[in-house]
Amino acid sequence: MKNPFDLSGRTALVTGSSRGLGFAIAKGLAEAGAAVVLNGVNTKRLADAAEELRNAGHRVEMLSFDVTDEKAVAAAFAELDARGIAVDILVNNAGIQYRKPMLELETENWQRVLDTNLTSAFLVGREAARRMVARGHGKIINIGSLMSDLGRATVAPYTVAKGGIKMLTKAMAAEWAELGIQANAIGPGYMLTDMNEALINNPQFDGWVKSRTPARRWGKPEELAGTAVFLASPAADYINGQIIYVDGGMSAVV
Ligand code: GCO
Repeated sequence: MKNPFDLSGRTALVTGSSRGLGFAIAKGLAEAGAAVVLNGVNTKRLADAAEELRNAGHRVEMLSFDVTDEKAVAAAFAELDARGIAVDILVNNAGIQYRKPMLELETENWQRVLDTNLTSAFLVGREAARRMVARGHGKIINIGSLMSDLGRATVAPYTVAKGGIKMLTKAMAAEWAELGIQANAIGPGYMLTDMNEALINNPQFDGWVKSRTPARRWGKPEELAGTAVFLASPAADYINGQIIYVDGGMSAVV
């Protein structure tokens, strides 16, 4: 039996993949055989990430574009078309965090988080899907969060955006599954990333995460790679519209 998790011959675009969860996912997809297209707005960080994967023997392209800018997204896919690169697997990972109570939250920061964490997945997903439909197959993996299901004070726009990611995934499945595209989501829990540095370094918050999580620890970015490979692979060809929480069990318990 062929290895159902083999991604050889496939190309994956991972947005926001110069570091953190995006880089870990791109690395995991490359280790499973995929060629990867890294994306980010910091070109130095992007080049360093690409070099690391190339030095490990993987096939890597870079494409720096702003996932919140509709014209930039269209131009990016036109560039991929020109390079003869077909995106078989799209991971909508790009995201930011902005922590402030809603009573003080500035509208422009609310909008900025929603644009980056949610609307970008629609903009990039639509461009990728238009090409996937023409080929009759594709995988879209949206990166949600534990916050796709659970709220926490001071992170309202992030929570709303990640809840939207869960429902966008279901909307994509509703429209695109019959066209050969499997759209699913991953919901990371509290992960050891730069975005969470302030929380990790706060003894009270660190203690709360460890007591609230059945695994009694934070997650490592590389611990998302297996779920991404699974959802990107033929092993998941009959899975649509689902979200898999990789959160040490936090969403399963009170
Ligand atoms: C926070 C954290 C969460 C993380 C966590 C859940 O401020 O509570 O940033 O929003 O994203 O990893 O996904």
